[in-house]
Amino acid sequence: MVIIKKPSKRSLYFQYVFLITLTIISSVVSFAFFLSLFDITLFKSNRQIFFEKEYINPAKDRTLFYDYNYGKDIVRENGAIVVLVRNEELSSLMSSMRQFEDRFNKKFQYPYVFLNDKEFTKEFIKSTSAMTTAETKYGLIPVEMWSYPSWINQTKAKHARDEMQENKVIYGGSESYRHMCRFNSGFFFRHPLIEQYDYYWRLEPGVEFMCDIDYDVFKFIKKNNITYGFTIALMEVKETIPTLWDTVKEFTKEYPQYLNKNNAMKFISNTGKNYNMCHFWSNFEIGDLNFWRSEKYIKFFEYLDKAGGFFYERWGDAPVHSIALALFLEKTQIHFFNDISYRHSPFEHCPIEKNVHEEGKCHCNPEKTFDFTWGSCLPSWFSL
Ligand SMILES: Nc1nc2c(ncn2[C@@H]2O[C@H](COP(=O)(O)OP(=O)(O)O)[C@@H](O)[C@H]2O)c(=O)[nH]1
Ligand SMILES: [Mg+2]
Repeated sequence: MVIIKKPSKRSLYFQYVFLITLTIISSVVSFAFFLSLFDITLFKSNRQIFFEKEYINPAKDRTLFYDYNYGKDIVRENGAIVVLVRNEELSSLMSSMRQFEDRFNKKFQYPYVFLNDKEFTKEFIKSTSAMTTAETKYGLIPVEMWSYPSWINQTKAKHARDEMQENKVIYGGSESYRHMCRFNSGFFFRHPLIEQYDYYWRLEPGVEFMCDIDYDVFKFIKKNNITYGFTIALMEVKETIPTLWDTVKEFTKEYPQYLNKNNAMKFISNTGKNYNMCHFWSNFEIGDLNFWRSEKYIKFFEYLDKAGGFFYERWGDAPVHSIALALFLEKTQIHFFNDISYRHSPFEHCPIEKNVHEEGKCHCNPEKTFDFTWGSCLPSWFSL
């Protein structure tokens, strides 16, 4: 005799709950899929929320745009293109300038300030000034902005370089790279040729601009109270900054009054205990020079400089700038320039919005954008 056991009430109940849950989930998934066919999403990503709620879109403010009828009469802001460069980099600088001019500056004619720790050659001056119709200025960097401060033990610095070189740390063995990073961290904004300006755009040799920039970026940042703009955010090589974060923590303990209450600290550290290595890639920067000249930043730089890490380690201007920005500014004062497509090998940012590509405004491949790749800190910027 076969005995068929009647299922208990409890197990029947669980079966019902299971079936109902399964039906709800599959309906929601199918519905979401159906909506996605019409570019409508049920669940929003941090990126979407960022663009809807936080992003200031320059395209929406037509007053910032270049007017081809009145081009010659435009009123510029007090800004300059700042280029720290060596004579030997002339040809790759010419290539940067060509794209920069074509995409942006032939419209707005912002002046260039070229800086060098050595005298610029006649050839350099002739070629670069021929590449633009804007004003060009050439400056030598004063020795005190590009040399060892008195408190640095140069033998110890040399040992540190040799050790880093042996450990194959990028630029670990280079002395000039350290002077460059220290200059960009603490001095470029005080150079006699830069002192008169309020805004700057940092330009390097060998970079590319792959989309038209039809609006005045300096007007945009001024109007929207933006202090700093970036296109790529990524992780620093941790071997270059072993004691940077501890030094920053000592500084903030001593000067807590400089911390902004609504800062973007979460971008660089979850709890404040450790630095997560995220930084804005500073070979591209658009910003307000007065921030770097402010008392809090100068104190910050001097504190770091005294600690010696620019020479005993290999502190880069990118993490130094980024940490200061994240601690001293409100998040809203830092802008992600999504519309500026920029490449500095090996990474590039290319906007993924279809319209700019369909309108022929860009020559980059959105699939190559670094935004969502491993090592990019942009997703964490969106999630703040
Ligand atoms: N005048 C001068 N410029 C330098 C020197 N070293 C680097 N630079 C400039 O500083 C910027 C950063 O240097 P780069 O070699 O591009 O470093 P990377 O971008 O970190 O690979 C570039 O604009 C270089 O032209 C130097 O010794 N003298
Ligand atoms: Mg570079």
